[in-house]
Amino acid sequence: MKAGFVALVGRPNAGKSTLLNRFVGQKLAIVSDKPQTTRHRIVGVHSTPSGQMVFIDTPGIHKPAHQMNRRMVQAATDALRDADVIVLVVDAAERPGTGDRFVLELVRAAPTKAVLALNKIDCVPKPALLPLMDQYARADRFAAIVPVSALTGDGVAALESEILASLPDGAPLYPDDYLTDQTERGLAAELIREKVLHHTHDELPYSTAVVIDRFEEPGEGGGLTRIYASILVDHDSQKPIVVGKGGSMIKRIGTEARQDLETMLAGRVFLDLHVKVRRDWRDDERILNEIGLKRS
Ligand SMILES: Nc1nc2c(ncn2[C@@H]2O[C@H](COP(=O)(O)OP(=O)(O)OP(=O)(O)O)[C@@H](O)[C@H]2O)c(=O)[nH]1
Ligand SMILES: [Mg+2]
Repeated sequence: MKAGFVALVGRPNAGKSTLLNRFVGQKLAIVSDKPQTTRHRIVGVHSTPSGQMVFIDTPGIHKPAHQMNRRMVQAATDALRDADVIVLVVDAAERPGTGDRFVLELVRAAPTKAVLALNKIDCVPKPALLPLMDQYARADRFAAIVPVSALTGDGVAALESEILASLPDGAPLYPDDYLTDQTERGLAAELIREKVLHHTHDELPYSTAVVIDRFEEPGEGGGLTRIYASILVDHDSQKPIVVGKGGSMIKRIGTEARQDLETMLAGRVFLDLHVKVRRDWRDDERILNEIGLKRS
């Protein structure tokens, strides 16, 4: 049996969280087309007859402009060091740039086995893939280079075999049915934030956070789960955008989030959302701790 920690690292938007969800067969991490979606490490355990892979999804590595972003990047670089295997996830549909070179250097400097996942091959013509594979092969750092599509699942079984081959022998680290370290409360905040990300643009996706103020489980004999949450923005001018004309935006975010929450909790949910201005929350230690961005 193989067992160990597998860090999913890479640039923002490369598809790390989509890949995590694909491996564990469940939505543990929210996904969006905006960069910097994931803000803290997310553990997802995938147990198979051949071994146990403890995946660690990490925030995309980028140039940090706020305390929040410094903690995000720190979470990713810690995972590079702590894992048994690194999976560097690269968006094969994008031309490699300075950000990619920076991340590659971080991986090269890490004392950990590494596998490269060239992701999004569903939107890359095959001939365009070969030069990219060549280029990364020259780095002479990867035990394997595997083209995949986290979206369609293409190549993911091959990637899993390569990860298992690189993991140490050992007994499972978690019980077979253990899935994640995330609480329902934390998952709820993330699902709400996902809807905010889907419906906002420009600076807003980066400057909003979700705090669960109250999470009331249904009483004996079932009933509603009651969730009271705040959407934080960091400027007065942003509040009316998230609220929308006559409250239309917050209503849409609330309806979509509630539907997802009801699926997750397998029961009916009452969701109460408020938009609050918290100036410069991205540099506020207390708020960062509250939304799970602990200093490592
Ligand atoms: N076409 C295609 N799109 C993909 C694939 N994998 C991910 N995506 C899309 O790429 C975008 C980013 O995906 P995420 O999984 O959020 O990327 P991430 O690396 O976790 O991003 P951060 O959390 O911001 O670092 C989303 O719109 C996904 O649907 C893929 O294999 N093919
Ligand atoms: Mg992510």
